[in-house]
Amino acid sequence: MSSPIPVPTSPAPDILRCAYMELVVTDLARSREFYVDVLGLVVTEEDDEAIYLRSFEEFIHHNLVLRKGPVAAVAAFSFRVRSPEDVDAAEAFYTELGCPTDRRAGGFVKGIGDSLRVVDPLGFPYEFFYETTHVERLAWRYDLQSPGALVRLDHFNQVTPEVPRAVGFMESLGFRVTEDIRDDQGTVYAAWIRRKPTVHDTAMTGGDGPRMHHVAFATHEKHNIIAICDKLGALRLSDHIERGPGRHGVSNAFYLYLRDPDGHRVEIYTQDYYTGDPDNPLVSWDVHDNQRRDWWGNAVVPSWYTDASLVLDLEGNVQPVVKRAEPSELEETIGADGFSYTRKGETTEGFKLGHQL
Ligand code: XXG
Ligand code: FE2
Repeated sequence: MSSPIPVPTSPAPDILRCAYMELVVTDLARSREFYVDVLGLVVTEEDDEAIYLRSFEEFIHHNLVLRKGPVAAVAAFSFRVRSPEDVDAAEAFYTELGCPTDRRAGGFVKGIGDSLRVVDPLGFPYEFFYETTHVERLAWRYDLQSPGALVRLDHFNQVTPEVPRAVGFMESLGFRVTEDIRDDQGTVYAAWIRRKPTVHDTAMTGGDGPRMHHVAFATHEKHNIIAICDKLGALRLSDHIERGPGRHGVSNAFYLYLRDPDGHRVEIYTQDYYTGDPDNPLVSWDVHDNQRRDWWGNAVVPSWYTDASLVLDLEGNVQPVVKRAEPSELEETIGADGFSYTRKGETTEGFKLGHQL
């Protein structure tokens, strides 16, 4: 196990929220069909190299950048900070940690001003910015919204080999833990951490990393998620559905996971709960609780545990992936015989018929 990441003496930047992800895609036209024609994200701006997309309630320039490139990967997990000075604070914070940094007064992408990009101590490409172009908030434009309208960017999810080390670092950056999954031996399999007062802005999922597990957009209500499933069915695109729809145990949100044309995972998510009080209680789930990831006890498909997107460094090279040394949740709960439903003190024998994957 590697040593904890030191806490810098420079104060952490005041992070408001996850703001956008820059995704590298290998076929811009196919990705446009998926994100614009099927999911209905709003195009703020586009050119031959990139498409800038936003959700219906957003007023900053974009929540997702699709950039054409040779290898499907994530170029940036981008966070908005409270003030221009917080970009300086982020620079001092990561410089003290010895992380590679790049500051650009004009921003790295259209619609975003002075920004800092870093490769953080966990190997993820993070961005911090305050300045952005304001665009029309289309919340009231029901004439433009489909039954499956995506209204907000809700969160990111990151795969990392050592969850407690990652969470310790993120706490030094000002994040708070809202929920986690652990066992009685003390292994932590996943943790959800927030700045805005929802269950999370990002989550740390235990696995080979650094990789990106998913980016999640919110709908207003559960029926909007069902409408997305119906549309995918009607278009004979149901192969894009990986998991769900269902109700999460963790977060209590209603969910659906999709895979885009490059395999990047997108979650559609709605109706988690308020977490903004300073004494918001931590919710810890036992890894053997069959309702932790799906409140109705439905099995999680193995690909959801194994697959994730590569991430890039500041030069655009793929970051090497480090194997997780601690037990993985997939092995813990599915095991060699391929059954996902476990109960403490019982063998999987009794569950073979009902819960075969
Ligand atoms: O956003 C999430 C998730 O990280 O995508 C997964 C909330 C809960 C869950 S889980 O599958 O653990 O219920
Ligand atoms: Fe999620």
